[in-house]
Amino acid sequence: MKRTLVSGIKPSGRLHIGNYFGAVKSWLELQDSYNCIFGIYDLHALTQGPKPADLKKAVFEAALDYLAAGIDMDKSILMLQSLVPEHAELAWILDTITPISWLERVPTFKDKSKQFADNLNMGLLNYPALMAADILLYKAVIVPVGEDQLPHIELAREIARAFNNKYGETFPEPMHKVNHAGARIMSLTYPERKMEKSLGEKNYIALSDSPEIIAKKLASAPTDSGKNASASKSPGVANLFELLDIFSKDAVIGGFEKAYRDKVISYADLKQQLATDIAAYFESFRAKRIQLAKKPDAVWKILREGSARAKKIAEKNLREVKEKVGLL
Ligand code: AQP
Repeated sequence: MKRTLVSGIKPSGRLHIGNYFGAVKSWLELQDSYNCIFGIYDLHALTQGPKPADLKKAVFEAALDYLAAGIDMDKSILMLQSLVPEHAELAWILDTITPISWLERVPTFKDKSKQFADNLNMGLLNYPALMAADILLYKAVIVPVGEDQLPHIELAREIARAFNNKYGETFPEPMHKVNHAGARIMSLTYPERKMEKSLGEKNYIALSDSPEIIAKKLASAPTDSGKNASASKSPGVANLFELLDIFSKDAVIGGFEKAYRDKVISYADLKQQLATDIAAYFESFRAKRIQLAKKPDAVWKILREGSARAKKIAEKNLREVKEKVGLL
């Protein structure tokens, strides 16, 4: 019997190359080996206070991104979190066994509380507990994520252990899976921080960006004079070389490395080459996405049907949990 894999994204902007290499690429590779449940986590997006119309649009965009990237409905389930209310219900039950101190020490909470200081809501603190519910609800054993999510998976393991200790063996302790190439892709505009949607469109390259937009975004990425070649590259330059490593051919990478060492590098040429290679990598993604966007009803139907399939599993597992804790 295949085991269960759970992962997903928050619909807070278009899927970017960080999301793709950090998570989505391994989802595609694992679709045949696991029962995969991929979520669009709109309840999580609410923590950032989106406008209602923007959230709906973002959910649709996320579904397009997933399907164009190659999530296959014959192999996997694609679900919308808010259509499966069992996520929130399990989160509440798990909340009652999760010490506040476990949530307060999560590094992403510390980051987000600075970023969203004017809307420091309970959801931001509770985010990893809801994420634990997203995973444990399906008794997932593996969760492919980018490096930034590791503390959240560790917390999900601790919560599973706490529940099992108190109420008897119920949840497997989920394991993370992190891709080595692309585990943490850095922002274009703030190369010391990870690329992320909420830093704004200029800091990330979306898979759906046109070749022109990719070139424009790369053009404004910070570099240096090109004359100070040293073993440790400046963050902006290191970031560009890491992207070259992912997207470009060995000979191209070697050529730019040599030019860097010889202090004759043209960052304009490097950026142009990188833009061409990134655009080529996602060419078929873009074409597929454009076709899917022409059939919004079909996309919503896929999401509703996937959520109904997820709900069946969720209902069964939540019933077990409720019986164990003395509810019903
Ligand atoms: N820069 C990144 N490098 C590698 N992996 C990344 N991931 C996100 N950014 C990078 C991984 O993508 C998956 C989905 O992420 P998410 O959308 O659910 O939430 P996130 O991590 O919060 O993504 P963002 O872009 O940073 O969104 P905002 O700015 O809205 O919070 C996860 O597996 C994540 O590790």
